Amino acid sequence: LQNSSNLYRTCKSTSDLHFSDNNKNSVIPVIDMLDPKAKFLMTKACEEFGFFKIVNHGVSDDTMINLERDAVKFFDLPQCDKDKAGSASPYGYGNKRIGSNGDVGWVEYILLAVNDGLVSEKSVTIPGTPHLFWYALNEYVAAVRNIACVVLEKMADGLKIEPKNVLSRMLKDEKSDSCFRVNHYPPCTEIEAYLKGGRNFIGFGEHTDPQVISVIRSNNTTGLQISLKDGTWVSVPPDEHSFFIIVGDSLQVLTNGRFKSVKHRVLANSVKSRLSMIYFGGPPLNEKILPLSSLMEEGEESLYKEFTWHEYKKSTYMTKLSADRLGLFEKN
Ligand code: GA4
Repeated sequence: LQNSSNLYRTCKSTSDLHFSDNNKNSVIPVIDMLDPKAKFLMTKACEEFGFFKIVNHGVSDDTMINLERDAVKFFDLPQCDKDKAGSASPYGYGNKRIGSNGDVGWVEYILLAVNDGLVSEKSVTIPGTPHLFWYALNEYVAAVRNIACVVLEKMADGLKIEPKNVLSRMLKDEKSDSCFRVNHYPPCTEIEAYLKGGRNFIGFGEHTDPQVISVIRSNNTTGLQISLKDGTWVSVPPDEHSFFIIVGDSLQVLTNGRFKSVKHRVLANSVKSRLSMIYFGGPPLNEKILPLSSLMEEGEESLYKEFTWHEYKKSTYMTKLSADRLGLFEKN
């Protein structure tokens, strides 16, 4: 599945974007943040894939590595210590169970609320002397929130809409309802039996992200896959120095379907641990999620019913991971 070169070949011809530099066969667009054309390449990538990788983003390796080191230390703790961190409902430490509707995966994680740009220490209890962990978390989250805002401003520019902060202001708002997740996928010893049966062993099941935008960074272990428009899954070559941008459901609605929220999943790995950290940039709870008026052409109608982020979030948490959440809000 991961190395289907035919699949890559067919997909490559669909776009003239640049492709992943460390894997010439990958379809994943790579965008240099310093490239003057970045804004147009981003809109193109969002329309075609809902996903792209950014390089030359200006965040230091130290900011990433410091958090990774502390996260590895946390996940290395004995299970009983991790369990004391407080079970994920939804914030806290979670093991195998994802959400509250029966989804499971070969993953353990910490899910944290981000309030006014700061990670909420109420979300989880880190054992020992966690000051450095909190420091590393906040430094990292500040950096990726900034990246998310810069990317959203370039997208607005690429879409030729005003004001330029029409999207980024939702994340900068002190009431922005954002969150942060650190996922640990331990090597999976049961994987061989599954692969023999022709099935994938799931780390994190397929889903779209409900928020506006997500920024993901992982260590150098494979696993992340995105679904193309035709439903084929492609593996994302890992790159610990870069960030990957994910278009969320809310951004799909804000652009009246021009940008696609991307279905993605993580497959378990039999040998190496995968560690990923994801910032989910969400709007304030009372924000109306509806197509941006400056983007609508004359006579164009919204494809979606009107709803607030709070309404969408509430509905999201009642669904299974793989549900077509946005479907419920589409106009017939
Ligand atoms: C997917 C994106 C984020 O990780 C998340 C997830 C949330 C959770 O883990 O509690 C959800 C999932 C996510 C969407 C459907 C519901 C809620 C698990 C689940 C089955 C934190 C989010 O905001 O939505």
